[in-house]
This record gives sequence, C-alpha cells and structure tokens, in this order.
Amino acid sequence: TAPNQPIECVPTIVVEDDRTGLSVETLKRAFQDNLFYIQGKFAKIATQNDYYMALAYTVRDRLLRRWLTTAETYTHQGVRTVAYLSAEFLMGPHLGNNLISLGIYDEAKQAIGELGLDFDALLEQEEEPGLGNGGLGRLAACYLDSMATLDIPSIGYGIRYEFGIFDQDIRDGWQFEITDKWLRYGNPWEIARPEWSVEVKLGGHTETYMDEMTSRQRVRWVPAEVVMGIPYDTPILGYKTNTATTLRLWSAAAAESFDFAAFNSGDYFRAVLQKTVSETLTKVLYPNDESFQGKKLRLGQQIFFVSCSLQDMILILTRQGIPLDQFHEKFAIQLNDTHPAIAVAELMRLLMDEHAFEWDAAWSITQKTLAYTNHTLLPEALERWGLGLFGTLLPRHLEIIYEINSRFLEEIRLKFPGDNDRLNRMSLIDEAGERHVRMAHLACVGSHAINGVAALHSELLKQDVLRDFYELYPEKFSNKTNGVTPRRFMVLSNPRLTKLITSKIGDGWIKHLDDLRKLEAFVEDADFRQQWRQIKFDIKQDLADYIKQANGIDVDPASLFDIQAKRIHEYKRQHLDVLHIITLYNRIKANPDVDITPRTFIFGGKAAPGYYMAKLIIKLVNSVADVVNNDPDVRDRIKVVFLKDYNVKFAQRVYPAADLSEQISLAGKEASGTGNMKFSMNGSLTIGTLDGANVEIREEVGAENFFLFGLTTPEVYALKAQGYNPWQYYNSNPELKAAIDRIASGGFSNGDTNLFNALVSTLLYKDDYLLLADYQSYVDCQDGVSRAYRDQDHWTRLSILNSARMGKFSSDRSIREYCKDIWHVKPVAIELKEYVQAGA
Ligand code: C3B
Ligand code: PLP
Repeated sequence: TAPNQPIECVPTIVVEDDRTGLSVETLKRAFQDNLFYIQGKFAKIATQNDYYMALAYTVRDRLLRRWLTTAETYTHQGVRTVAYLSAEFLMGPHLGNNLISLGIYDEAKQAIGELGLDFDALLEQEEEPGLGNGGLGRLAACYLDSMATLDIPSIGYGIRYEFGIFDQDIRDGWQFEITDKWLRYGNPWEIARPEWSVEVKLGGHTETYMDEMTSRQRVRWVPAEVVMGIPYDTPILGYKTNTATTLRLWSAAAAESFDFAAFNSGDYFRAVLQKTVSETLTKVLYPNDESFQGKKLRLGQQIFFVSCSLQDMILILTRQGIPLDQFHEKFAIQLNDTHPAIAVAELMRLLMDEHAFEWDAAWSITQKTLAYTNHTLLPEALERWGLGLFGTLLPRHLEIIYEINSRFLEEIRLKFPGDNDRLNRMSLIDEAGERHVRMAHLACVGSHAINGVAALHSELLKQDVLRDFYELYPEKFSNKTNGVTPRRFMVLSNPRLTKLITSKIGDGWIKHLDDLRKLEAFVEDADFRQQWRQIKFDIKQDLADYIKQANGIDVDPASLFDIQAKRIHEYKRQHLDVLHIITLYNRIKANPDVDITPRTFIFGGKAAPGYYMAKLIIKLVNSVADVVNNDPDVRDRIKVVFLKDYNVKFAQRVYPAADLSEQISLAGKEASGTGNMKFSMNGSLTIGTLDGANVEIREEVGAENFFLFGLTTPEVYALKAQGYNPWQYYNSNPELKAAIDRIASGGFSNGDTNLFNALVSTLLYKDDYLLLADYQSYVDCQDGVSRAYRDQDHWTRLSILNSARMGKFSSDRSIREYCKDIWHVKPVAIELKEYVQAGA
C-alpha cells in the first residue's frame, strides 16, 4: 500500500471496552473518563452541564462504530441514497433518543444513579436544537428516524442556524421572544467537517464564452460574493439496528479566496467585515411558519444550503469514481416544501456550467432525481420571489428558469392549443403586478413526483392549488400521509405506557406499529383498563406538578385534561377553544350550581413574532386564564393554563398527559397535522374537524371513538361561495353572542374594550376561518365529550382503542411508501466488523 492510503476505514481499536462497552460498570468508567479528559473537570467543580456533556460523549462514543461502518458500507457499495432536503429539522434532544435506540437507557440510568447523580436532570439539561418552526421541521426529524430504523441509505441536508426558533416567555400575558442560544455550551452531537467545505456564489452577473474543449458557447457566472459552507454532521441512529445515517447541516463562513483578495489590497477591515456578512447567512431561523416573507436573506439561505448539498452529492460520487450521468441513479432527492425548490435550477446549473452537460441530459437527470412534497394550501404560505430580488442574487438561476419556462410553456401550448389563460396560470413567472418566480411551479415542473401529506390534502391539491399541473402530469401525483416516530413519541416520552403495552403484546410494536392492534384483545380486561387509567392519571399528576411549578396554578389531575398544543395560527383556531371556555364560564356565572365536568384547558404554542393576531390570541388565553382561575364562583371546575415555550421537549411531556386532543382547524386548511397522531397514540381522544389527517385518524379509530364536529371542506367552499355573514350567527345564537360580548366589553381586560378589539372585529366582520359558523357544532360536541368523560371506564376503553388503532401513523409506514413509490430505494443492512478486544 502506498503511503497515505488508508488500509481500513474503520480502524482496529484496542480501547474497545471503554469506548463501546455497554455494561453499567463500563458506562460509569467511560463517563468519568469523559468528564476528566473531554470536559477537563473533576467532580468538585463540574457543573450540571459538564455532567450532561460527559454522558453525551459516552453515548456518542457508542454510536461511532455504527456510524462510520454505515458510511463506509454506503461508500464502498455505491448505494442509492435518499437525500432529504429541508430548511428545517426540529430534532428535539438527542441524548434520550440515542439511549433508546442503543438499547441502553436503563443501564445508563443505573450508572448515573450509582455515581450519585440525577439522571433525569441530566437529560433535562440538553438544549434542544430548535432548527425548525413546527410540523414541517418535526416531520423531517421523524423521517430521519424512520429511514435509519428501516436501514434506508439516507442523508438529511439542512442549515445549521446559529440561533434556532426563539424561546418564548410570557410577560403580562403577552409573548416575549428570547434568542435561542442553543450552541452556547457546545454541541456534543455534531462533528465539523471543514475539510469537506464547498463554496457558494451569490450576486454578480453572467457572461458567455467559447469553451475551447467543446467549441461551444457556454455561460459563466461572475459572482459578487462567495460564501463558504462548512458541513457539521450529526449521527442519526436507527432503533435497535446497526444503521446510523447522517444529518449534514451547513454553516456559512467567509470564503478564504475573498479574504485574500481584500488582504492583498491592504484592506484588512473590509476583509474582516466581509466575514461577518457571510456568516450572517446562517445566523438565524426565520420564525414565521406558513407565511411567506420575501426577504433576500431567506433566499440566500435557500440557495446556500441547496448548493452546498448538491455540490456535496457531486463530490461523493466523484470520490467514488461514479460518473455524473448516473447522478439520478445514486440520489433520490426529496424537496421538503418549496424552501429547497431552487434545487431545480441549481442542479441544472451545476451540471451544465460546471460539468459541461448539455441541456437535455441535465434536464433528464434533474427531473429523475427530484421529488416535491407540498405541505400547505394556504395562499399566504406559497413562496414567490420578486424578479428584481431574485435576479440580483441569482442571475444565472433566473436565466435557467426562463429557459425552463419557455420550454414548459411550449409543451402546454401543444397540449392545450389556444388556452392562454392556462399559460398564464401555469407559467413559472407570475406576470400580474410585480413579476414573481412561483417556486411551487418550479418544483412541479422540475420533479418527477409530487405529493401531498394526507389523503384530503392530496385531493385538494389536485382540485385546487395544483389543478393545472395535475391535468398536465396526472402520473406525477400521489398521496403520502404523514407519520410520526413511535420511538421518540411513545417509548422515550411515555415509558410507563410503553412498559404496560409491552407486558401484554411484547415489544414488536415499536418497529411494527400495526401490532398495537393486539391491544384490542385486552379492552374488556378490567384489570388492564385499571392499569391504563392509573398510568394516565400518574402522568397527569406529573404535568400538574409541572404546571404548579411553571405557572403557579393548582390543577386537579382527575379533571379532564383538554390540550391544544401547536403553533398559534388563526386557521388552527385556538380562539374557538377559548370561545368554548368562555361559554362554560358564562354558564357557571349564570348558574353557579350548574353541573359541569371539571376540565383543565391547557394551551401551548409560539406565534410568529410579526403575526399580531396570533399574539393577541395568546394574550386572550392568558387573560381568560387570569379571570377564570381566580373566580371563586368557578370553584375549581375549570382551569386555564398557557404553558410557555412549546418545543419538542415540552411536546414529549404533554402528549402523554392529554385526555382530549384539540384538532379544530377549519376543514381544508390543515394539510395533515402530526400532533394529532402523537396525542392519539398516547391514548387521548380527539375532538376534531374533517381536516388533514384527522379524516384518516377517524377512519382508523372508528367514528364512534372520535368527537367530530364542524363543516366539511365542500360545505366550507359552498358557504363562502354563497356569501358568508358572521353576524347572522352572532345575532341568532345567545351563547355565542354572550361569549363574544364578554370579550368585547372588557370582561377579560379589566374593562378595557380596546384590547381585543382587533380580534373581535375580525370575527364579526371577516371570520375567514368560520369560527362563528362552527361554534355551535363545536360546543355541542364538547358537551358530548363532557358526558363521555363521566363514565371513566368507558372513556378508558376509547383511550385504549385510540392507541391500538394508530399503527398507520408510524412514520415507518410513510417512509416505506416513499421508498416504494417515489424513491425506489432499498434497505441496506450494515454489518459491524468485530473489534479486537482489549488485551487480545
Ligand atoms: C405543516 C402543516 O401545516 C401541517 O399540516 C403538516 O402536518 C406539517 O407541515 C407536515 O407536513 N407546515 C408547516 O409546519 N410549515 C409550513 N411552512 C407548511 C406546512
Ligand atoms: N411543534 C412541535 C414541537 C411538535 O412536536 C409538533 C408535532 O408534531 C408540531 C409543532 C406540529 O403540531 P401540529 O401537527 O398540531 O400542527
């Protein structure tokens, strides 16, 4: 072997035991070793964070063999790989999850306990990487878990935001945003790979030149700026398998070439300042979910991570000696919404301008590689970039998009001669007003597959937002109903229920969630029901303790825990929930002896910082809480709690504690929802509309086990078409009127009739989300919930059936469907090579 040629990628390690051993004794030794050698601390001065870090490194060491062997296997075999491109990955804390996947949770807990430390406190210490807003980013995280668990060669590509989603505080009832300094104390899970950095161009202009080699005219992009992308890799270990895939997040830094240029002209200051500008690119996550803001920096983030990722894939193939005309055979790229849709133009550019492909060959590869998932029908969420801004930042991409568009429009002209309206509707460029690039259209044209995220949503895409594309390319469309990982959202977050379930049906359900059906055999077992009920009660007690400590409010764990936890948005209708609370309150005020099933209403969720109405809804919840919780007439029958800072850690705490899950969006607005699945898996019942995946959840659990209310999507369309008038409902419904009047008259604002004016008048004069139309149906349904809860034994049956019938909503099922229908990727088993044992 020549010098510098590695003989073996995974080295023989002689200290195998301390780095990889799984016994309690070894874990203790490894922990102490890491505290000393990595954290550089001895016990007396070690902080809680040092202990957390020492444990995290102990666990990471135990992943590395699987991780490197997985990488080596994929490289060696040149496997076909899924590249999941997402501007958001809402991973949640890694430590607990990795312990579960490794199968050493109990051993670690014992080891830490024997060292005299509080294991749960160490888990709590982890700052979660909040690199996403909500459902979309969390879905990406669940999909990484499932791909690894199913041994699917895969890599997640995204952005390493220095500041993730803001931390939410509540001050005087209002949301207050705090910078998320998640990297403050270091991140033990990532490994920087600066040696695999790539450069991304921005701005400038293009020029044509004669390529001497091929005697053809080509285009060269002369950028105004070059930014370097540094990859940071995090291992994603599958559950009880050897596969550990990679999440590769890109961080922006100043490109050295530019530094040198400035230094050489003696302009030291410009060079250093340039560095700051470059690094701004990955500074912060945009915190608005489902509302498009045409900011240049955001477009910069998109091209940055997409270009880095595509260049990385090209380098991976190049290093393996695989020619680029096989790109589409080696990579299946999934675009998580349109945030990475610029990949269509960037892959074309890389293939043509940097690797000398002709248009047709490049286009064929691009289309065969890319697939697009749409996550929303909300018009305000659809991305459309003004041509001025787009052309300034991405002049070459704009040229390519024009060329794609002209060929595309020609195709439509041939298929639909004379249909000019259709041409205008479908064009990649919106010509109305200031001209825009329509990113969803770009994604549809450049992809071979397009999918929605629940059956209803996929249908509505075909009928509505993407109807023209469906008529042109019906074969591209399919539905892939979302799913969630039962590892994090049951095994890790609900150990007590997990233990009970496993004691009855074994642990096969953790990888084959359909097995939960076996629980149905125990529904009539009174003893089992008693255990189930007791576990729910104990978890509610824990949440009650948390509420006491966080909000200072006493809540009764025997009351019905009614929870709505998700981003605050008008379409999700948290204020409909509030109208119900006020209705109950009014009933009590009108008749203090009224018989009401005791309930605790719990809310959690962040509002986009610039979304005034959502922030006002938070203020309203807190104001109603203040009044209700302090009114002696209510005598503990209803309590209202807004828990601050809803994130993954928090989600893991609340899903298991719910009796009732609120999924009350206006029909046709929630693409899927995934919180709905997590609640139901943990045995809560759902009150919901026929929206998103609620439709399928109800199909699975059975109509009799689901509290349905509200208009259907066709009814919503019809009502809007006929001219919706909220006043009609207000004037004819005394309870509704009384609830709204109590807000308007200052009943929750110390007599201030102004505070909630914007909210009240939006409801009365616009009510885009039809709260008033759905109010009575909702309140009636809630009355049914209250009656049902009184029969605890019956409720427990429904709770068990909800869990038992959630098999469909495992993200493993979703990923299998993507693999079969879109990616055509097969599992690759990872075989661990034996190590030479210490002393052998
Ligand atoms: C969300 C949708 O609002 C949810 O219905 C859906 O379950 C998830 O995506 C995952 O598919 N979504 C989001 O969180 N952010 C967006 N920009 C668009 C959709
Ligand atoms: N935010 C967090 C932290 C979550 O865990 C989830 C769950 O899937 C969501 C947002 C999405 O919630 P929903 O589907 O109810 O909008």
